[in-house]
Formats: sequence, structure tokens, C-alpha cells
Amino acid sequence: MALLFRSSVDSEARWAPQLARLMPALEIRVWPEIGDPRNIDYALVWRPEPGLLASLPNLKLILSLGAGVDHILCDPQLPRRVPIIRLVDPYMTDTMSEYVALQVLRLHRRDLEYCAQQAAGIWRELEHKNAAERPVGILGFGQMGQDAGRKLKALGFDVAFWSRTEKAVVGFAGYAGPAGLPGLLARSEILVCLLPLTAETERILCARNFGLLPKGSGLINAGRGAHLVEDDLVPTLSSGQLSAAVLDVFRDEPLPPAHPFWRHPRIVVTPHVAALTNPPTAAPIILDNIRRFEAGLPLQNRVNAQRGY
Ligand code: NDP
Ligand code: OXD
Repeated sequence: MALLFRSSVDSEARWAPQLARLMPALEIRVWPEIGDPRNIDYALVWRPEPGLLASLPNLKLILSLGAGVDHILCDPQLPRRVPIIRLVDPYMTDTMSEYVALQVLRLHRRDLEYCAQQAAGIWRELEHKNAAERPVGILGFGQMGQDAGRKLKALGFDVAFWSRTEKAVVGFAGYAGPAGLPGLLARSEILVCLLPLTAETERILCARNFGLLPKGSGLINAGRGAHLVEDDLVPTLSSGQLSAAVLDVFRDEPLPPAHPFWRHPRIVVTPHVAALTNPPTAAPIILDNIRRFEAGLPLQNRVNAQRGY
């Protein structure tokens, strides 16, 4: 049994010991030293080269090193017969919620403005609200969105969500589908994007939708860079329609050094670290699906490639 490891951002040194300890019979082959491609049964990947997965004729499962799978589905030669499994790890979900809570609180408590005031030596109290008076809207209410939403509620925020399908979740106002989006936007003083990147969600963070938010809202994007129409952001900040933006993900990663987002006083840039994959907790989850496949049991967290997530 052989597994191909290919990540454009992670090192196999973090993964091989975890995988070997839990499943000694699994031979790990690290790209580009893949040996005979016919012997590879499983592929554990982050952003694999287009065509790599199609070159493995006996591939049984594609396992994502992340929760998102846009980095796999964008391969035009993707072998459609092979099931794709995404990573759902409670450790990562907790980490995302920490990030969201941190950034929501920063926007809510006007931390960027106080930091700017400190840099200028200004002692001035800014207008303040209670969390219960701050409506937060979450785009995407799956694993990440629901956990972040519950934790924001525990901090006292008034949280609503937007999903693709209708759902009733006690304690949250829910909006669904294209028809529900304007309602969610109209009530969100802080908008958090935790959507997967699909044909429907690409460019959703655009001037038109920013215009539907209450004036002066804050934006947090921890979904994917392509959710944001980058050219729309700075003009929307300049007009005051958005007061600040926190961005963890970008269309081009790493964010190019000359990119204007780096130096904008009301944009916070973090280097795609909202929820990092953690091998000690993720390896058992990944291997569980391999065991399930070998035993003919139902797989967990299988992606619907048609739907895009
Ligand atoms: P899930 O699949 O569990 O949840 C996705 C949510 O998005 C669901 O609520 C789904 O609706 C909703 N959704 C999908 N398409 C649409 C649409 N067209 N309109 C409205 N809602 C839609 O994903 P996760 O919560 O696990 O992860 C979400 C994303 O977070 C990942 O795909 C990835 O891009 C990003 N991420 C970023 C990380 C980072 O470090 N920055 C780390 C991990 C993930 P429904 O419930 O109806 O299906
Ligand atoms: C993921 C990510 O999708 O880290 O897991 O972005």
C-alpha cells in the first residue's frame, strides 16, 4: 500500500513520522520521487500540480491536506472517478474560531484605530458599543462557520449566517441562497467569510455586495482569496463604506511584496494561518478514511465534486 505526499507548503518531515507510527504498512512516497506510479493507492495533497493525480492509474482516494478542496478541483485533468476526501479536524476548527474571535473583537473594539492613535501619541476615547449591539454575519455555516458562530455568540455577539441550503439553527438568524444574501448583508456590521471557493462564491466580496452592508462595516476573509474582488476593496475603504478589512487569504499567495494591501492602514494581512493543518491530530483522521476504504466501509467527509465542496 503506497501513499503519495505532495504539498506546496508543508514538509513531509512533519507528516511521515505521524503516518508511519499509526500505519506502518503504508509506504510514503514524496513527490517528485514517486517511483512506479502504478503502485500508488492514495494521494495526500495540497495544491498538486495539474495532471499529477491523473498520472496515477490505480489511485483509490484523494485526501486533501486542508478543509478546502478548490486546490484539487481546479485541476482540469482531475480523475473524476476517484473520491476526494477533505480534512475535517476539530483542532483546526477550534483554531479557526480563535482567529475569527480575535479579529471580530479587534474590529468591534476598534483596535486598528487605537493602534494608529498610539503610533501618533493620541489619547482619545472612541465611541463604543456592547457586543450584543454588534450584528455579525457569517458567510458559510459549515464546520468552521458554525463553531465560530457559537463562540461569537458566547462572547455576546448577535450572529446570523448565510448558507447554500436553508437551515434552522437555534439562536441564529439564518439566510440561504442568492435570495437570502441581501438580508444577511443588510444586518452585518462585521462580515466574516468562511465559504468554500466555488463557481457560485467566487468574487462574492465585491463592491455591489459591500454596498449592501451598513456603512462603516468591517470585513474578515478567511475563506479564499478569490472570494474578494481585490480591486473593489481599497475604493470601498476610501469611501468609508467599509471601515477595515482583515484578510488571511489572497488570490496570489504569498501576497506579492509590492501589493498595496501590505501597507494600507485599514487592512490587516495575515499569511493564510487562520487554521493551520496539524499533523498529530490530522493524521489519525486521514488514516481512518484509508482504513475505511480498505474495509469497504462508508467514507467520511467525502467531497461532492459537482457542488464544489
Ligand atoms: P463546510 O463544507 O463545512 O461548509 C461550507 C459552508 O458554505 C456551508 O454552510 C455551505 O452551505 C456554505 N456554502 C457553500 N456554497 C455556498 C453558496 N453558493 N451559497 C451560500 N453558502 C454556501 O466547509 P468548512 O466550514 O470546513 O470550510 C469552509 C472554508 O474555509 C474552506 O472551504 C476553506 O476555503 C476555508 N478555510 C480556510 C482556512 C484558512 O486557514 N484560512 C482553513 C480552513 C478552511 P450548506 O450548509 O447549505 O451546504
Ligand atoms: C484549508 C486551508 O483549506 O488551510 O484547510 O486553507
